[in-house]
Amino acid sequence: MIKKTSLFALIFFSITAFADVTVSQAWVRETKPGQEVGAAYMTLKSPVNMQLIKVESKMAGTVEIHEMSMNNGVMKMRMLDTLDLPANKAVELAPGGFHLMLFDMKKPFTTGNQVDMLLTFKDKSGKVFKQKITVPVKAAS
Ligand SMILES: [Cu+2]
Repeated sequence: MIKKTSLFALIFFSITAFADVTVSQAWVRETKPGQEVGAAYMTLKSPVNMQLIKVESKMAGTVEIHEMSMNNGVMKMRMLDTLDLPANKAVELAPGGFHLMLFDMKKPFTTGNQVDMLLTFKDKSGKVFKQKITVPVKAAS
């Protein structure tokens, strides 16, 4: 029994040690009536090389990682399987660049509400951990 407890403690501490990605300036864009797809933005910073591999939310059926870029004067959007987070580099998800897209929204996103999200990260050794965040809904400025 004592052995079991210490094993749990070890697992707990190793998870905490990896849950290091700093999430800042996170916001979900307020949706207009009839709008079926939402967008979320944030800045991610990890002390070690890391990848964002999955995003989930109870408020949406699917969340995809997207990149918006200009190609010959045309705005293009593509889905990414993963988003690289180089060590100590702030990776910005912002309008016009990387962003998260929320499909099959359960209800409109209105200012003042919050959207829970679960981010899944993977480090270089393949270790995976999840980080829960609560993101406020805001109107685009
Ligand atoms: Cu998109």
